[in-house]
Amino acid sequence: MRKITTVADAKKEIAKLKNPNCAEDDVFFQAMEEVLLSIIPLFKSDEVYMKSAKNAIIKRLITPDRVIKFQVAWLDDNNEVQVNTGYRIQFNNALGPYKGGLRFHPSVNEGILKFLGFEQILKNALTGLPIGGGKGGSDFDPKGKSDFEIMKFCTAFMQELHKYIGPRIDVPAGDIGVGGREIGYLFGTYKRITSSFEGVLTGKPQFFGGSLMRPEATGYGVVYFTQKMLELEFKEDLKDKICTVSGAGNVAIHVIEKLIHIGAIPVTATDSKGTIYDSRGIDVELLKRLKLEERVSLEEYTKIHISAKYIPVSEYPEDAHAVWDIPCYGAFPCATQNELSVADAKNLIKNKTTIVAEGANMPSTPDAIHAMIKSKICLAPAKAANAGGVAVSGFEMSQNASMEKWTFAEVDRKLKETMAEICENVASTAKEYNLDGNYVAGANIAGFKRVADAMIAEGI
Ligand code: NDP
Ligand code: 2IT
Repeated sequence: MRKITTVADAKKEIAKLKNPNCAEDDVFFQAMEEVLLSIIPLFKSDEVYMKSAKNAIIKRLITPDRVIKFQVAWLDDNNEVQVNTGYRIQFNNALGPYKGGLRFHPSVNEGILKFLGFEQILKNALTGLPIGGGKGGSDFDPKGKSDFEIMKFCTAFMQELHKYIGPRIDVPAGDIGVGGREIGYLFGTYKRITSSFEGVLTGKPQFFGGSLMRPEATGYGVVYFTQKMLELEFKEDLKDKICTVSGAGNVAIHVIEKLIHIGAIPVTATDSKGTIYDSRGIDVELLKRLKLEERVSLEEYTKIHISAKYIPVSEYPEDAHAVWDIPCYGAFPCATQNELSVADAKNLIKNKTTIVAEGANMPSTPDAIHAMIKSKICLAPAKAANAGGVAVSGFEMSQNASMEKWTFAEVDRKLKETMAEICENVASTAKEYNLDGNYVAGANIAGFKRVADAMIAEGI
């Protein structure tokens, strides 16, 4: 790979790597392109990184160390054999054991997991903790499956995965479709196969090694990051501010909960079928019951709160989403990748939104990011804003290794400190490269530098 010093160089190199017949990889190239374009100032100004062409840092960073792909055969409740594909992408362990979630969703393929694994390397670097980057999962769809089927799938998945993971090797956790229930079944299977009770997964239920606050960590962390960013940029806060949130899973629910704690007014939640708009503020306890316990559609919310409005996905134009057209001070995309399009960004700009904080991984399309930055919306990028989840996973690894149990207050304090440190580091890095206020570039440069420094020091 040649030296990259201009946007044109970076685009040329990325184009060379692309396989035009592999649409699956589009999201991976999207994530990679954003990072490579952001770090150009680093190559221009810094001797060490200029020489990174010699070290092949970029080529090594965008190539996973290992892509593990396996068959998962399991018995459904009718005693019929079902077959899914399982994956673990061990992307980069320059800073520590591979670390990142498992996603169970029918859309899962190698390209999606490569994008998530690549993002995870830089996110984990930003936490300052000794953790590398990885991601895994399966095209298994947990929706509509019985508890027993979930258990049988998790058992079959771990029968293969256990060969490749370990507390000092690779430590998976949750992501879409994988929460405490699934991590419990995966952990139980690992323990039975290896006879070893060890911190090989994070996000475990709290009565056998899980950290207090891990379920809340990603969502609470997003809000802590947003508070710090608002303080640094405008000396403002979120009190009494209207906020819109997408998603109705782990991240969205805990963003909503923390927003309520600090006196903000979150008015929306969404799932794959539609949007709830409750102008009096979302009833988070009801949301938890519907989505975490009963696992039903959001539409059920309006049976309890009849004044809330339900907007099915089909009622909105294809390239825009109802949730981003509701006037707000802060918008929190917390569902999935590319859920905030350029049409949505234009609506946010039209409605004079001040801040967009990404809870999901890569929720905004490149055009949307460009439009928001150009219009001076404060954009808190996912790899910095949602790093609280993996940070508390890191705290869980520490607790497991030392056989300690930290209190909720202790974990919360450390999480708050970590999010503030990430925010300050990202802001000052952006400033250092004359990109004041551009947190997207600041996060990419700061994360890249930490990983690249380790890779250079470790040699090949
Ligand atoms: P959950 O499975 O708990 O919730 C996902 C939510 O997003 C559900 O409401 C789901 O709707 C909705 N959703 C999923 N896919 C789509 C889609 N294609 N279109 C519309 N809605 C969709 O996952 P999490 O809350 O854990 O994860 C949400 C995001 O946050 C993901 O991007 C994940 O990678 C990221 N993240 C998660 C972390 C964690 O600790 N869990 C840490 C950092 C980032 P429905 O119920 O209808 O399926
Ligand atoms: O995207 C993410 O950071 C996660 N899904 C959490 C990863 C982890 O190891 O806790």
